[in-house]
Amino acid sequence: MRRFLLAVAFVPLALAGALTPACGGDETTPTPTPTDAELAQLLSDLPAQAVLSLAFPGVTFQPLLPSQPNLTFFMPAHPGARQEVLGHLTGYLTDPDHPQLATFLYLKEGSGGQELQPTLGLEEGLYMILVGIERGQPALAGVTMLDASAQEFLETTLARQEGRRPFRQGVDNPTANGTIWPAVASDVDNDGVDELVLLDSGVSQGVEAALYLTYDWSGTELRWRRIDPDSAVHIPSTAVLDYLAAVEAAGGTAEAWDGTPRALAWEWLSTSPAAPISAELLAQLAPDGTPDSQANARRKLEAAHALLESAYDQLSTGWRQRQPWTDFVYGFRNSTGVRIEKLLPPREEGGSTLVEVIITAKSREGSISVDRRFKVVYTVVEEASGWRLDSADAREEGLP
Ligand SMILES: [Ca+2]
Repeated sequence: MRRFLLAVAFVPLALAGALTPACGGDETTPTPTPTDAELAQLLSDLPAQAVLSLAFPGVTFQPLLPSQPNLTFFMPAHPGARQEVLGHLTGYLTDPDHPQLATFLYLKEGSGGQELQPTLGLEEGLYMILVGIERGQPALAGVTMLDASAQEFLETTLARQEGRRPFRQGVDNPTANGTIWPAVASDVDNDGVDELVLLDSGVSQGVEAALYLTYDWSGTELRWRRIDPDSAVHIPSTAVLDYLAAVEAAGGTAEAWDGTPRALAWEWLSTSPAAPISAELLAQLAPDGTPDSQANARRKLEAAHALLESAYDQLSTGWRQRQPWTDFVYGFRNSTGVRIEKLLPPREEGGSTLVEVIITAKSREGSISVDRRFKVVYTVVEEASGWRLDSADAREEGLP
């Protein structure tokens, strides 16, 4: 227990207070064993600089902007390269009994292009630093990289042996000009170990793309494979993730439209099959009238229609019968996107399969953008083409 108290030096005092007895200092007082939730919190609160020091002992890192101490770092001895922390997930990642922390890090080479390899032994790319708890202290469990095909997370030395190259953001990833961010860790197949869900998103010519990638730990070494959407593995959460990704991309694509142009765009989006795009509509969405901006408006309209269709395709036959296309589309007339905060493992209740999420929905209310947080419980059903959403029960929750 004494060792655990030492570990607490890593974390802010407020958390240390929560994990140690109120009196403190008395070695004869039994220290309560921290719960998993407390350990997960300890890991989650671990400063990014401490995570970097665990992964690269002996290397000095400093925050690029002192006001953002968990975002971007540089090495004073090699100031060209950047270490960008994209975010982290905590969960039961390789151990069903103990929580771990996965910090996602993008290593960016300096203009000279020769700083990362000699100092960190790694080339430019996207990496995950895995941290667990050993004898009460945060301890490095390994460094893995996302391979260039974005299909696999692989322990770094193993990847080198196999001649893999790390993922380079905006170059190799599936969406154009995109970035990858950690979204949620969730046990989507109920085997006691959490899967990693990352959001791959980007904007190309004004059209947003968004894709949730789910990675499943292989059970050996530090190797995660992407659950192939076309494989025989059918998991209920894919319907929810694909639906939310399509809604996010449609909302992002249409985000700039406001007022009358937005109302007219929605009138057109509600047609199915899509009506011809009139010159009046293009004139509203591209007021400067240049061929480029008209082509851009047309591309965005067609993409928004296709993305809403992708979302609609994730609904069951029954839901689509209850809610025709026009009603469905008008349900998103103020939406500018959605972000997933939490995804619970699928559960059976009263003969139904339920998938519960916490989402933040972004919408236009007049000229301002508003975030609202909802708990949504989707009832999902398996149809011939895969899992589909059959109904949704949404309740607004306060923002954290
Ligand atoms: Ca699992």
